[in-house]
Amino acid sequence: MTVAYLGLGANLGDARQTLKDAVVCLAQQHTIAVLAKSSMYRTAPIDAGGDDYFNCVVKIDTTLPVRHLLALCHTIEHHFGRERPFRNAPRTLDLDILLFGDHCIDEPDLIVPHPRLTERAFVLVPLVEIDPTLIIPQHGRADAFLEAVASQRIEKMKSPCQCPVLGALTGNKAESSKGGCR
Ligand code: A4P
Ligand code: MG
Repeated sequence: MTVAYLGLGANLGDARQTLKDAVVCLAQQHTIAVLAKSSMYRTAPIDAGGDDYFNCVVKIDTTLPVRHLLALCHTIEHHFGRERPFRNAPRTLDLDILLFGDHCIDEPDLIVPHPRLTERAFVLVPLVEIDPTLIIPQHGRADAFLEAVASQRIEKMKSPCQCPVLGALTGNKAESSKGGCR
């Protein structure tokens, strides 16, 4: 089993709902256990155009080798209608491997830790929310990079009530049973 962190982003369609559904989809995989999920964040596009993004990060435990996890990320992106008309184009779903245990990989189609991880508030802020003392291999503590990205706009979304009784009344409970991709 390997603990990994995945970054989710979207700024096309019902981006916020897509991210929630994609997390359900990940949790439905028998090869993945979702250990933690950050809050949802609304973020300014960085090096990209289009509407504001929604971003979040999940911490998972997985039996998958890293290349199988990358293939699964691509399959899930495709399931949610991802198209790639040009670099950094607006997208219905982006699923990036941020960290995979303490592995360091530098290959043409897979770089881990994700190469721009330390330059982006939309990744660092949710990562540090989940794991305040997280160490990024070859870089050091994640929170040490927060100051450098403080000018990037990022706003934490209020999460709906997690109380099971109120959740059932307001329909929040249904969120865990819909939107999957099995
Ligand atoms: N690839 C290499 N390493 C990885 C990895 N660790 N995880 C390869 C996932 N994929 C990896 O990916 C392009 C290629 O990177 C793939 O073939 C894969 O094998 P892609 O999903 O087609 O495109 P991408 O994710 O847009 O590329 P990239 O280079 O990862 O872009 P970035 O740097 O992630 O930027 N602003 C806000 N606010 N929020 C965002 O989510 N995202 C981007 C994308 C730009 N600005 C943003 C956001
Ligand atoms: Mg990507």
